[in-house]
Amino acid sequence: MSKVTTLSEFIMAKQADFPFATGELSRLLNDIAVASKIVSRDVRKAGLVDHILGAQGDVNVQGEEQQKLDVVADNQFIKAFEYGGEVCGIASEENDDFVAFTSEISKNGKYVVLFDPLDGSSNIDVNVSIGTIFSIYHRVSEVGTEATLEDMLQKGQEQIAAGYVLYGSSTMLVYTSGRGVNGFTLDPSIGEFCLSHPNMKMPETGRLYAMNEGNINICEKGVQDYIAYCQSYENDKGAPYSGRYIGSLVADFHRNMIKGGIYIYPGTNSAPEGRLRLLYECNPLAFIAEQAGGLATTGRERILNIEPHRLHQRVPLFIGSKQMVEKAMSLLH
Ligand code: AHM
Ligand code: MG
Repeated sequence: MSKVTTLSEFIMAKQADFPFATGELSRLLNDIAVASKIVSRDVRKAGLVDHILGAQGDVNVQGEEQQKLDVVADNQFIKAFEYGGEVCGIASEENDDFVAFTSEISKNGKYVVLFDPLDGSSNIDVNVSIGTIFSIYHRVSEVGTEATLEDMLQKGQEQIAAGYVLYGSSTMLVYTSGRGVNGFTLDPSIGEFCLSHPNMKMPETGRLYAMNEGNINICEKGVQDYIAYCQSYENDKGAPYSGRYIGSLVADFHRNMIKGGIYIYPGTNSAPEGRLRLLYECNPLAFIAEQAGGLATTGRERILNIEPHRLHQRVPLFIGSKQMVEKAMSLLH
C-alpha cells in the first residue's frame, strides 16, 4: 500500500512549482476544499430536508429557517472567501450582482472567485449527482481597494486556477492551476480529500455523447447532423455511440473526462446563446478540459478566448474529447 497524499499536502508541494508564490493561492484552494467538505455533508442530508427535518422555508428546532440547498452552498462558499483573506470579491450564479468584500483584509486580497455553488439544481430533489464549479483570477483593480466589475469580466484564458467538486457516489474535487489536472476523492472516514486521479488526461476520442435531445428540433442543422453522425453506423467507430445525459454539467463532464466523450449545449431557436453561463460554468470547465488535452468551444470559437460583457452571460458549449469536438465543429457552418 502506498502513502496517501492529501489535497493540502499536494497543494503545498505544488507551490514550489511557482517560484514567486507566497502561499495565498494555496490558502485559497484549501479554503475551497474546506467549504466543499461542509457542502458535501449538507448535500448528503438533502433528502432529509422536506421529509424529516421539515420543508424548505420551515423553521427548525434551532429557530433557523430551512434553506434551499443551493442557497446554503452559496453562503458557505461566500463565507469561506470573505473570511479567508485572499479574495477581494466574488460573483456567483445565486447573486444578480457581484459582491465586493469591504473588510480591510479582503480589500488586500489578490484574487476574485467566480462560482456556481450547486450546479444541476434540478437534480437535487431526485438524488442525482450535482456539483460546484469555480474559477479563480488575479484581480485587475488595485490591491487595497474594493473589487470591481472589471475584475469579474476577464477572459477565461486569464484564469489562475479552476476546478469542480462532484457530489456523486463519492465526493471528488478536481482542479488545475495551469499545470495539468488532478483529482481527489473525499475519504469521509478521515475527512480528507486524497489524491486518487493524478495527472488526468481526457481520452482523445470516445463513444459517449451528452445532449438534451429534447431540443434537437430547435437546433441548427449542423448540430442535428452531428447527432445523426453519433447515431450512425457510418461514423468513425462504425457503430452508434451511446447517449448519456445526466443533466448535471459537472457529472456529465467528469464522466467524459474519464471515459472520453462530448457534452453539447448548443444555442436553440428560443435561446440562441444556449443555457450555460460563460463565467462560472463554461470557462472553468474549458480550462480543465484543455489542461487535460480536451477541447472547449462554442462550436465556432474557443471558450477561453471570449471577451465577457455580462456577469451571467450565456454561450453555447461543445466540450470534451478533442477529436469529437473537432468533428462536431466541422459540421457547423
Ligand atoms: P443550473 O445552473 O440552473 O443547474 O443549470 C445548469 C444545468 C447543467 O448542469 C445541465 O447540464 C443543464 O443545466 C441541464 O439543462 P437542461 O435541463 O435544459 O437539459
Ligand atoms: Mg449552474
